[in-house]
Amino acid sequence: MSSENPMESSYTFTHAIVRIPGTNFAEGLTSVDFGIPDYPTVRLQHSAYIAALKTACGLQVTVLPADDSYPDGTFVEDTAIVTPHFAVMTRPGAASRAGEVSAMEDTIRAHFQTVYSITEPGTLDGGDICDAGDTFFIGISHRTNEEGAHQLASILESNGYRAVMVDIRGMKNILHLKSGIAYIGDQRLVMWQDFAEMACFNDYEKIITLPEENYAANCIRINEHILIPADYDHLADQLETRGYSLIPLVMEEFQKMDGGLSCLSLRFFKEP
Ligand code: CIR
Repeated sequence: MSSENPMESSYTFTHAIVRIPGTNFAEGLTSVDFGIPDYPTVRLQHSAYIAALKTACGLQVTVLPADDSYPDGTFVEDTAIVTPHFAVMTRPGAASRAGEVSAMEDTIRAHFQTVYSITEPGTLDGGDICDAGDTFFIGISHRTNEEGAHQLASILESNGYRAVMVDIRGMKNILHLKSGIAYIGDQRLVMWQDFAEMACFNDYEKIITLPEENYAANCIRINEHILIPADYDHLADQLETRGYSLIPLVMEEFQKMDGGLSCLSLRFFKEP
């Protein structure tokens, strides 16, 4: 397994970091009205997620303890951008989530020698960053501002990556860029119809979700598998037809808080 092929580095992973949801998980931010999460069920769904990372995907998983200071803290993806060679600590756009970054920093520094940071007045959530090999798509959203996006772009470009901005501020019902697109390797992107006409995605095969399956666009390729929310059959068929091995996971409790599969982990490659 190698991290050096840039197209594979987006999904070739050895490690992941997760955080157990806190008992006040239901007090986090949400824009949807799907009911209040049931904490025991949250924990069961989170345990199944960790088991999929460990057992099916073969990752070494660092499980951080619950931290009731941050009800959204289980959505660790938003706190850092991780590449095979460096990490970037973010600066989340929601005030209630600002402290999550320092709570994550020691763990990131234990794994990465080179750690950059997004600084004021930049804001940036990891959920807005889609790693597609040698290209990173950077969503400019209601969480990630232009300053934060430009700071990340210059860090990426100085390390040999291409950075492409995708402005989603005018789109409805989308929190982060990766709520609506996922890179699954093989020059393929899963995406909402809303993204299909954007020229920046022309070089990719586009796998379009049905509007009623848009939640499932937040799927994650990990090594030989794709984790996908359970019960999104149209997308599952499209992926299976292309030969992917799927791991369906029930995500309903996280969906109630605007969370998807990618949000629940930081995934990266380290030489053994
Ligand atoms: C929030 O609104 O920040 C959390 N309730 C959900 C964050 C989801 N994170 C992600 O998509 N990367």
